[in-house]
Amino acid sequence: MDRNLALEIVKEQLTEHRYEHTLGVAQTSIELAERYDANVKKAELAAIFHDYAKFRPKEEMKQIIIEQQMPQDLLEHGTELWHAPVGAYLVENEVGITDQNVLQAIRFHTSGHEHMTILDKVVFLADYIEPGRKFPGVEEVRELARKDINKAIVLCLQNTMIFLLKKRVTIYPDTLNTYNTLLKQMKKGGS
Ligand code: DGI
Ligand code: FE
Ligand code: FE
Repeated sequence: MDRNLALEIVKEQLTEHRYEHTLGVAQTSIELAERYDANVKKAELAAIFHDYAKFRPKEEMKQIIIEQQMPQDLLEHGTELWHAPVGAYLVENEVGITDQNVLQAIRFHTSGHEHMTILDKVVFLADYIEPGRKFPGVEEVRELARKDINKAIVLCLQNTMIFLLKKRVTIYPDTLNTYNTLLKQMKKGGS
């Protein structure tokens, strides 16, 4: 799909602030895809649509999770997690994107996943470090992102989990599994 059409479609789903964030994620995804040899066009498309479902009513998202037989444990964790898998579903069924690589990058963009492709990693990291983000510690993640995408994602997950622990909310198993898997792979690889 042409980028201008994609942006036009997603703009209608988002607030001005979230649309600006989306533009930042798209630009950062292009840069990371070039650096780490992911498909640049797919990275841009997944980034444009990654938060497509962000403002859907919780009831609608809950129904989709149940009816589409998505992992039901999503319902026991924070509602913030829902827009990622529901977004992948809606982008396929409302927008007509069928590329499974793109849909998976959208699906995994909030929690990560044990088995992430380089495309998934690019979009996940871009969402965290795009220029509009002001999280404490984000600059350190931006620096790591220039050298080692796995190390950057581990730090990003570390920050997110500390944030969740401080808020005393549950950590979704995929979030923890992503962290554990990347750390184990990095140890094997000697870094
Ligand atoms: O949609 P964005 O704000 O751009 O970013 P995102 O899709 O990464 O969502 C971030 C939110 O998701 C933030 O409020 C923290 C929450 N989140 C991420 N991982 C987990 C989580 N919430 C819970 N309860 N458990 C998680 O593992
Ligand atoms: Fe999101
Ligand atoms: Fe986002």
